[in-house]
Amino acid sequence: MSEPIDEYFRSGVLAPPPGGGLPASGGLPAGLTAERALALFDAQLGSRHLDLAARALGSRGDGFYSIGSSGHEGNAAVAAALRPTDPALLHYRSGGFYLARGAQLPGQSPLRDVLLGITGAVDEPISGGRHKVFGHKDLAVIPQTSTIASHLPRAVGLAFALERAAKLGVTSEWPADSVVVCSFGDASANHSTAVGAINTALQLGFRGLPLPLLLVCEDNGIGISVRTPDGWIEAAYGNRPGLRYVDADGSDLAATLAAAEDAVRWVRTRRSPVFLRLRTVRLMGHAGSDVELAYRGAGEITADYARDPVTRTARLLIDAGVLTPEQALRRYEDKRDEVRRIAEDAVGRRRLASAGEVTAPLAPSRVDRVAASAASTAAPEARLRAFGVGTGGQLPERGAALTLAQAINHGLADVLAKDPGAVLFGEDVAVKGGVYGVTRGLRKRFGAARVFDSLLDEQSILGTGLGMGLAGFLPIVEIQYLAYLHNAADQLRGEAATLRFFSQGQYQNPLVVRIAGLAYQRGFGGHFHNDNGVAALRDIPGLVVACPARPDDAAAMLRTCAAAARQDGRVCVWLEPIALYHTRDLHEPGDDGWLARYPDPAAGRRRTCRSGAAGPTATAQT
Ligand SMILES: Cc1ncc(C[n+]2csc(CCOP(=O)(O)OP(=O)(O)O)c2C)c(N)n1
Ligand SMILES: [Mg+2]
Repeated sequence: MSEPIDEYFRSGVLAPPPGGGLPASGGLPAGLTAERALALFDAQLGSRHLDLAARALGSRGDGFYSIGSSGHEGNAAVAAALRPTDPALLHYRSGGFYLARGAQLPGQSPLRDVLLGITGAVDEPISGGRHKVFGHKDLAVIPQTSTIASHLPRAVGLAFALERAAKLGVTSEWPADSVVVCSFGDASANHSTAVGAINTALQLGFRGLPLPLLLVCEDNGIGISVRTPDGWIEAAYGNRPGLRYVDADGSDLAATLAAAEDAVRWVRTRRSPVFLRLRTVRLMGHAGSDVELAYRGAGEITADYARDPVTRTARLLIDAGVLTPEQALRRYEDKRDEVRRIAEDAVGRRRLASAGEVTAPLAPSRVDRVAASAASTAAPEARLRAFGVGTGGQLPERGAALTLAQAINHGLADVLAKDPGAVLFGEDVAVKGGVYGVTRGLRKRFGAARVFDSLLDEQSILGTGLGMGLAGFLPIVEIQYLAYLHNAADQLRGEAATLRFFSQGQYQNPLVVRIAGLAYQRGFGGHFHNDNGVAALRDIPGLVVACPARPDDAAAMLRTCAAAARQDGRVCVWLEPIALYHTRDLHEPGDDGWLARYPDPAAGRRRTCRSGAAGPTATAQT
């Protein structure tokens, strides 16, 4: 026994039962069998000892992550209330959840997964040694970044997508009656990303759309050193229209399980979101390096141990006569030994050794498959319908020369016609047909379930796309002006572009982000509508940035972006130069020199551009 927390556990377990004398043997609360309680206790013990092992490994220089779940182990009961196929986007303190879920599927070794993450081993099943995250493809746990709350928009998008996939017959890896679970901290609940995502969820519900989302706020009352005012989470989320609020004491296993089961039942049957507030404590500070005494009094820190969920579950089992105190202590020590053994093995494992290895999953490029996919189209009849031309009409490649805007419109129509999972959305894209008319007519031809207007929140637009990409869609989303990408850039940089990285491509979010941008106007909009801030995109690893100038290039490049998203899971930013949308002439008025025929997709297209004698060369290909 080395840490004070061990002593608290021991003395809590050995303390005489309430009222003194022999254990009450009154049994467990209704709804909690001995078998289930013991399984959850096992997950809680595992999570606790992972935290202790992470610290020990860190002090030896063998471990690289020490943010733990101690005090939050009640979240194991949330996993128990869910199915192992329910997609989970987890807070970094949801260790109990991860272990409990791992135990729901035979053949899993969740303790090992976490330890391999802590030691940065290549065998770690999700990120392959790139970062310690909770994630596992077989366990439907989607890895998250360290950016707090950045996963909420994706979670909302995924919940939205599950229903849309069922409606449109899009094949998704998630069962149609899944519940998306998303956990986060109390301080994170204040982040605009969380606030915006929850607002989006509520607005979707308000419009009568189903949204099977379980939000779990693991409320330990503090974010690093900053206290969340007492009662704030309830004040902010306890009474929101369309959001059921459930509160549970996370140190009470039976109460947490009952509340989680109630919440999950509600979400699964009503397809409507629930906010589950799990009251927790944060034991052992924010992370291994955190000197908690610098900002909290010793008495306050010590008082939290009375709410330690692991000790409380042990007491529950002892007081119910399921375990003796000695058996509870034995289990505690046995789990410590088990974790230690696995940790020693994890330390010896190979780590990523080169920059090439680290970055390998970022930007796959199966050029031939992408080219073949870009050249394939829907059948001619379907294409005619997609272009709004009746039978007997002409396919666009045989039609008149087009402007850039018309060529993009046709390119989008081709993608939508070919790929039943392609969806197009953003502000004003549907009913109005885009601020510049680029998407005009597409809603009518492809239906409001595939071409729709979003609410005015760029983080939610991108996040919805990220969730939909995970559910089998090819989202083509629009950000109205490049300047307005910047307030949501993390959804692109931190979320979209890194999912392949943190999951070695096991999860991907194919995405095409259409952005109207670049300088164009005289006298309107100032720099916000004339933004050339492409540099903000150019250092995002793995991102494809495409910017057409000519109508014929545009159609071909757009189809290539869609193909790269579909075939390689790529995230493509498709920058549309507003100045050229409706440009017709090249040299003099009326020469129509900037118009071009729609290129025949089947013919493929490759064009090499040179800038100056010794300048860079770019090859565009479909
Ligand atoms: C967007 C962002 N800002 C700042 C941080 C640094 N940071 C990491 S954890 C944390 C506090 C989070 O508190 P809370 O959400 O309550 O979770 P807890 O750690 O208490 O479980 C902060 C500020 C971050 N990771 N992401
Ligand atoms: Mg907190």
